[in-house]
Amino acid sequence: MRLRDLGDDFTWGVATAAYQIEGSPDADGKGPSIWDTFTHKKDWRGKTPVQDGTTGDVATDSYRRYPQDIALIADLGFDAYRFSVAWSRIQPTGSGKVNQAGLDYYRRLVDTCLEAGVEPWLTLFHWDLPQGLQDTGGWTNRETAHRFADYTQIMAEALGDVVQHWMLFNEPLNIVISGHLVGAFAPGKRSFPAYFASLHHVNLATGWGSRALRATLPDADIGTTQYLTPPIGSGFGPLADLAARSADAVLNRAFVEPIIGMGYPWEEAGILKGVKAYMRDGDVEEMTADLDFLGIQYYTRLRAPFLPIPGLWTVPQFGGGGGGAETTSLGWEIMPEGLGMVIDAMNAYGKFPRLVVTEGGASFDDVLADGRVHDPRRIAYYEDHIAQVADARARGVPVDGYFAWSLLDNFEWALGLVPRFGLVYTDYATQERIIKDSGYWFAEQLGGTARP
Ligand code: IFM
Repeated sequence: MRLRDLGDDFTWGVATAAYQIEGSPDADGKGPSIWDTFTHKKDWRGKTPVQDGTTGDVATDSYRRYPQDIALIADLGFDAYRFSVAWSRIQPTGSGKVNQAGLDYYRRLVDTCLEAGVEPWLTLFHWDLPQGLQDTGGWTNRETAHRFADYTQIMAEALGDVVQHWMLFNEPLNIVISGHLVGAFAPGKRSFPAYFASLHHVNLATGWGSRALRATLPDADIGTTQYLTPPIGSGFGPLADLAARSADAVLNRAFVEPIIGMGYPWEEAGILKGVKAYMRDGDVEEMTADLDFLGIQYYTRLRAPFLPIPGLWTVPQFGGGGGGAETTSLGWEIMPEGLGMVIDAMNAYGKFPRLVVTEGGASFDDVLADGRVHDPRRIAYYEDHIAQVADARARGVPVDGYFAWSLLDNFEWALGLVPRFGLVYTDYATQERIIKDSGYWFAEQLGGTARP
């Protein structure tokens, strides 16, 4: 299969996120985000919540090196760059006064993309909530959803003339479950009330944010992204079936169905009834978002043993996945057909005009030797997953884009700098970028100029 055979209307892109690459945590008036706070927090043994003790203070230094990164994207032959905006660069405390220097930075970044012939795809929220909003409850406070709609409008007014493609949220599942129930991600909460409240308020913010965007930019291409996993239970017979259905409800449906007007699937997972305490009359309509596309983010399948809290122990960050199949360096099971399954499941709702795979990729133990990184397993991962997208298109599913995660190795949240997901190797000591074989593979396929 040649990638360009998927057609001229198919977008090939790479993705990153602000906290994972930018560094410069207080440059040009930026305020602190919850990830700045979280990565610096120490317990009584002096350990931080990040496995290797690193932070995003420098990361890949892309706040300063973005021209070089965008030139790389163009050389690799990609059509589009999906990046996220750090809200606390725009509103240092998350509300009120706008920091013009922050807006200017992202305008420069977008202009650089456009000059390089790379389409900017902008994500408004990739987990780095301004600390000022966390201080008043963060996503457990309904007000934060209103502040998100305000911020969305600020961005639409500031960049709507140059950005056509917008995404509201990156993977609410990780904000809500990893951040508010399991506590492994910022803000590090571990409570059921925090889980239910944040779930509902992020869903509300998706509805409100989509309408703020549409009101300001009626012709924009508006989407949001979800971490999705095929509903496969482990165990036998009816128990496996029950496990699969309840995990599907908690991990997938609770995030997808509210934003398409279906409310919460509490008939499949009674635990979700906890959300009711935070709902007000009319919220089912308020959460319903005005979207042109759904961004599908697929990495692995999550195994779902039937537990009192369905799905909880299956999140890959906590050792889910695996089970004998081939895995990535993080132990995440490689299961390409799962991508086809989630694409079909999202298409079956009949509510999303288009689907875009806004993330997919794999971490392997890459080694830099003599200036090269040979990563044949990553190339195979992409070939197998992209084949699923091609099959879905052949079945008539309107999926029209694929974004590789990630342009370059970067700060992988609670796992720090050890996992390497990039098509480009980052030498953290020098910040040198070295294109891996997988990057050259994309360049050759997509008509980019980069060659070994
Ligand atoms: O690095 C993350 C990204 O921020 C969100 N999706 C999953 C990626 C790999 O874990």
